[in-house]
Amino acid sequence: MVDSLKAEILGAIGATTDPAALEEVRVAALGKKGRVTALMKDLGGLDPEARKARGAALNVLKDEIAAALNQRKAELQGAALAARLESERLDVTLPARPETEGRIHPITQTIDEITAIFADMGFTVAEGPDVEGDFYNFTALNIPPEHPARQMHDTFYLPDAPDGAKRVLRTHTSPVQIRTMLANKPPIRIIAPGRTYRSDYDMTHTPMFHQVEALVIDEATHMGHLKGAIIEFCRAFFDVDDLPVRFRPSFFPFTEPSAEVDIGCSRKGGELKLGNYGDWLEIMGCGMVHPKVLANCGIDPAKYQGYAFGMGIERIAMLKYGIPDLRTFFEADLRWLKHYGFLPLDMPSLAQGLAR
Ligand code: 2NM
Repeated sequence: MVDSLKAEILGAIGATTDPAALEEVRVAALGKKGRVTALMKDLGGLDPEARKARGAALNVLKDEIAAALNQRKAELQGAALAARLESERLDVTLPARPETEGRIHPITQTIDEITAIFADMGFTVAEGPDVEGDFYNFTALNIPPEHPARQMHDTFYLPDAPDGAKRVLRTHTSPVQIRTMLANKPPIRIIAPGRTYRSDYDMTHTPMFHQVEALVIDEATHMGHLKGAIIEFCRAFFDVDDLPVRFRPSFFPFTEPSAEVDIGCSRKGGELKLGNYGDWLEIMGCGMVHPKVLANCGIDPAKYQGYAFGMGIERIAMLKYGIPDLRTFFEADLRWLKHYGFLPLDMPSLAQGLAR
């Protein structure tokens, strides 16, 4: 009787294929109204000897059923996990789907390329606010009050700050260099890419445009370092190994000496080509940071010197990628973006190539 019941229940346990069915078998055997429970209740009607033997046999049966239930439960859980792992299988080595529609704007791409080149030369990226105090944008940079750059028609002036300080939309990213010098001790080695604003709008000017400026300050930094970094950058960015780079004396209030940088080009047949062709194209300004600027930022000009340079990002992006019209950068035209934009996954790096 106990043996046949045992065989029947263990058979039922083995035949279950899910946890709910297993629970039903458990309740039918060991539950309040279960068959084994009913046999236990009958023990009371037996004489002591028979009750003892029968009780022991039923306890063994209960333990065997409980063990079989636990084992089956583990088997079912294992099978469920294996099935789920199989159905949710992912091949993480597959390439990304090609149907992505979004594009990286050429300005973003160009900033990422410039960052990759300078990161390789040990520069880090610094940022600052678009709304600047007149001290950071002009005064600290040795730009005098009567300087034309400060005129209303070039600079977007905002309402004065609560403390009476004049506020402007930054006209260059140099205030980031000022903030960096004020907050850090040399050596300093940064680039500052970002938006800049000037009240100017025609074929070659937009009221918002982008610049990247670089700043290096150390105890023995000289013009040879400046020339080396700029030549290296130009050849890497335009991907022309023998690109001629020329430094022409110039003037800025914040650097002394100052220079403008030209790269070699050809304009034959109305087409612009970069390389050693005898003609020149201006692409940036540079110089040794003026001692007064260092002093304005709490850096001792008798101990430290440094160089800085700056360039317009739209301009070099137009040159590199053959984009003919500046204003199209800001028209948010999806057809233009599809044509001139970059795929999100081909990120610029010196090892992988800067661009497709
Ligand atoms: C340029 C050209 C030359 C420049 C100078 C500084 C600072 F803050 F260090 F004085 N920042 N950027 C600089 C120098 C920028 O852009 C055409």
